[in-house]
Amino acid sequence: MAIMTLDTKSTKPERDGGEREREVRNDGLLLVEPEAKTKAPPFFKVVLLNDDFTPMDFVVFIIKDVFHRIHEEAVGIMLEIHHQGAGVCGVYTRDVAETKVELVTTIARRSEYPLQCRVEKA
Ligand code: TYC
Repeated sequence: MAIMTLDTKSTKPERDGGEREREVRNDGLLLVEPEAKTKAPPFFKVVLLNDDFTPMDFVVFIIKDVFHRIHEEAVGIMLEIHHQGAGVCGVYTRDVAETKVELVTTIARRSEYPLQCRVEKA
């Protein structure tokens, strides 16, 4: 037990299910291990933008291949982008989202399409 907080004998139920290590000292004080301070990581949306040149079939292929969507979903997302100007293809942690943007951009440029892809805070 490396770090401990001093606590009095609390009757409050613990949020972590009472798994924290505790020890009653000789002088009657109760030492309770601090709660682990874990936090869910932030999430980021990967957004595709519409343009007038990238073929619809190519966008559907990208959404299936990079974002692992089934055909019907990919068509729906592509049409949303086509009509609304932009659409979310997936939500990921920062590194995964940035890697997806790189992948989309690399594949699109290899085929000489101007498809734009960006990351937005979820
Ligand atoms: N607007 C394009 C077309 O008519 C299709 C398209 C859809 C392009 C989605 C980009 O992210 C995009 N060929």
